[in-house]
Amino acid sequence: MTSRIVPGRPNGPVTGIAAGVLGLGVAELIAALARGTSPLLALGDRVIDLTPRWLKEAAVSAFGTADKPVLLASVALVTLVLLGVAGALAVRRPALGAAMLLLLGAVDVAALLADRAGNGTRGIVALVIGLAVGITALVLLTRPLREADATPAEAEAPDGFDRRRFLVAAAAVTAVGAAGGVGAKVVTGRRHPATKVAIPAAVSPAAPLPAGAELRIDGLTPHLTSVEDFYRIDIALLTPRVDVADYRLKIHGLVDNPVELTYADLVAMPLYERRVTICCVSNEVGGDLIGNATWTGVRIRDVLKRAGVDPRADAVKSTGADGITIGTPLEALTDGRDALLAIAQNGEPLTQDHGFPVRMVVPGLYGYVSATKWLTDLEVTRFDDFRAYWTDRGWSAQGPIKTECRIDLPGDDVMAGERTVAGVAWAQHRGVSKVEVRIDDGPWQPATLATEDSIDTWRQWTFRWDATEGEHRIQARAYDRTGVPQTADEAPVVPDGATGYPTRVVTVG
Ligand SMILES: Nc1nc2c(c(=O)[nH]1)N[C@H]1C(S)=C(S)[C@@H](COP(=O)(O)O)O[C@H]1N2
Ligand SMILES: [Mo]
Repeated sequence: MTSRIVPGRPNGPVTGIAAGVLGLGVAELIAALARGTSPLLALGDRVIDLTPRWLKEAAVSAFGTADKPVLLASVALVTLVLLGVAGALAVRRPALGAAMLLLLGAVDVAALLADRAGNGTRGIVALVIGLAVGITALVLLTRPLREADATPAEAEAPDGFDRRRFLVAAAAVTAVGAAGGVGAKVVTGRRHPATKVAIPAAVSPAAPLPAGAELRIDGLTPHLTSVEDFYRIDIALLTPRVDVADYRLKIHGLVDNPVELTYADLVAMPLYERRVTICCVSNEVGGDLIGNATWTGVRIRDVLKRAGVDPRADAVKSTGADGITIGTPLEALTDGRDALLAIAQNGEPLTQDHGFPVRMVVPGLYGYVSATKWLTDLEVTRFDDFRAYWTDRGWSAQGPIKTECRIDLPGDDVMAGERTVAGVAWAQHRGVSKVEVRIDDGPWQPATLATEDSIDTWRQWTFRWDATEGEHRIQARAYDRTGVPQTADEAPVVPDGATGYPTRVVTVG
């Protein structure tokens, strides 16, 4: 006995999805092999660009750094629904189904054309091949459905193509498509930067870490963040792939003589190695969009000196290969702090995600006004004469990091008795001088600070707490070296960084 296919029921959408997944998998694999832009990621990037600000902010605050996987999943879900519709249409009218796939393809071609960072043309070629495969699969898979539709319900399926065989075929097609997608991921994941780089020794290595700067307490954030654990924030799903052989950094604008430096020119300059804690302006109170690393690079003031800065300038507008523009006060780049064009993080060349081959790191300023990754251009200018990417989207043009702290310990449930409260505090380029803790709105009590590493890095702190049974509210506040405590006023992340005391509610049993 064979079960009959019922046309127009879930079979139609199933064929659409199977054919679409096959087409997309083929396109992704070819794009990966040809070093072209991924059609799926290009679509995701266009969606990011076109997402209204309120929605983007809601997404970032709701999902934090998971906003990208969530966005990709949403794009995938909408695509699957539309593919299902294409399949349902194709059961009756194959041309209509094919037309719908072509329409989806056209939207993706538009997205690929907008890709500035990679090779959109190769992505388009891959997509066209994937589309041809997908449309062929759609027409072939829906054929038995059409034939069944044309046969009286009581009759046997004309060629014995029963429901099980149909489902096996659809599953196989989907699996091949998925395998293509996985293959694409493997191919791009294995790919190393086109040119290997070696980081020469720094003329000015980082000072050894002072004894006592690293408190080793289970559950407390380590003083140095590994590259793997380092938060990542940028506007791109497609991180630009910059080949060091073609790398050029232009320094121009209000300068005596514009300069263009290759990667080799840069690494031939004196290298400085410094520990600097960088932080995102979108970091909520208590959030983890902050990390401390050892950065190696050229001092920005040395590079600017080569170009000769016009005294009328008060800003540097930097550009990343992803198209972002960032405005930094000239003063922060020249006032003697260690503002770097970094080429290494924790002793290794920068990773793709963190800005390979060259990024900026400026102590004391939030990332969106200073930490340009995939840096390609420095324009010496005036704040009055330009607007940076985020300033155009409601964020402040100036972004000094606000004094803040975070409570890492204890967890939500603890046993009564002597417990450790611990965390990190930061006030980059001013330095942390004191941290205080209070329990249940009691008096502020001093915490013990780890030895200061530098004023540009965060500082761990601990506090002994005699925990009694019940629910308790722990709060902390940090002071910078000027003696000013962080404010109790609660401010949102927009326009220039969140404030307020970090709070932890703990149940003691
Ligand atoms: N090219 C480029 N650079 C960028 C960004 C970006 O979107 N594109 N984001 C900035 C922001 S908002 C922050 S907080 C830091 C984050 O650096 P990380 O991802 O290495 O932690 O990079 C900055 N540099
Ligand atoms: Mo940021």
